[in-house]
Amino acid sequence: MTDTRIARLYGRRVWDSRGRPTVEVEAHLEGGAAGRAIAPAGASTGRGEALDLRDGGSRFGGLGVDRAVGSVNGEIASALLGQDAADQESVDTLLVKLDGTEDRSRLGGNAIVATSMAILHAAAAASKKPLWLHLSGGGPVRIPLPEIQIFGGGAHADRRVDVQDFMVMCPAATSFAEALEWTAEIYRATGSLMRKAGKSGGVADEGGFWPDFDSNEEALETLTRAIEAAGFRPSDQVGISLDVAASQFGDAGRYRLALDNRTLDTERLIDLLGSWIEKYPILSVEDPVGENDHDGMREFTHRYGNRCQVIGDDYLVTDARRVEAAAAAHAANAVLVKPNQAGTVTEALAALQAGKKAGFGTIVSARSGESEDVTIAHLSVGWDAGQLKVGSFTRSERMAKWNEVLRIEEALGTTAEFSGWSALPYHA
Ligand code: 2PG
Ligand code: MG
Repeated sequence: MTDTRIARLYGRRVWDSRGRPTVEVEAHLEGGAAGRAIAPAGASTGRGEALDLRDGGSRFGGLGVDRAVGSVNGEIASALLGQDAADQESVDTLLVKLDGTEDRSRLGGNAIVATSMAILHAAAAASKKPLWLHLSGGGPVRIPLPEIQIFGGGAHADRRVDVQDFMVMCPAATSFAEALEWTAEIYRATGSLMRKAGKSGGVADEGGFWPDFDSNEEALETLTRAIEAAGFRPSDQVGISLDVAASQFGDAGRYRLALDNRTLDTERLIDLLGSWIEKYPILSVEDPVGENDHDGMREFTHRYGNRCQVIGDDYLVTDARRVEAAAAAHAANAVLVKPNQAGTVTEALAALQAGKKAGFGTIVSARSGESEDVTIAHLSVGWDAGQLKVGSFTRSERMAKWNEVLRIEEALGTTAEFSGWSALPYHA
């Protein structure tokens, strides 16, 4: 206990992948171990998420984090000094109580999640184990199936296309390393198709191509062609995963697909997504309808949940109670797990465990605003999530996470088991 007591905790301002301020926290323990973590930030945020504390005003577009860093160096540090870093649950409970608000708006979700993760890293360092092993305690783990973005749209690309993420999944690969090899070939094939067609307009926030398409469906056509051009069989070997992020263009009954110049009610939106599922090798769909459209989520899951993963992100906001309610109502079959959406490591784990208990697919996920922090790579393995969503196959804040999983797979050696198809709920 003495060794893992928190001796010093402090925050600083660093910068995220969108060039915006964010919070980094360092935790130092009595025994000399230390840990560090950086808060990520979303753009397509769900209404029920923990809120970041931002300074407002004109500086950095109001996104300054001086107040959040102040929370860490003031109240949070005072409350946590002397606490046992090895008892993550007590630390996180204390953080939640100290903040006292439902949405973490007083001390700041950014201050709290960076603190929670920094303490987790310090505890792992004290145990002299890599984080994933500290988390798994030596229990069985799988290397996650990656969902990797090829086109970025929605809130991450000035709404160039309405659907936010067009990703690939390689469940037929035999290892994580091979899944990345396949993705690299598909990313390259996509690039050359886009250049030939004159449709390439740079990259979106998470590093996927910013597509100059005339319709949302053109992205699906192009991606399917790219999978084939790279030498893979769509569906059998490589599938498409969509994050519709529908709350960004409507909710409960009225959805505006600007690129397609169509306004759809829930039923028509589900029909449209269903027609894509029939036509293209789609294995997974996230937030197919808006975050308050419970009936739509139920209807979509009822119609497609037996052949397609249906993920709740904005809909479930990494909240164990919402996951339980969605499971009871058959309103999703998978949950996206974002630590900063829940607020603390303990709450994110609770949401993941609620998902597993319900037989859901579980996907640990990055945010659109990221950094060199690789905590989520370790969470995805250590918690045996089965899946990991990080963004595209370019830009170092994304590649840092993929590369970290490669190292973990190598460390596991012959005992490494790649989740592949087993990660998807309808294949279980
Ligand atoms: C999402 C994430 C990552 P953001 O919607 O799943 O793509 O985006 O971090 O902006 O919420
Ligand atoms: Mg999402």
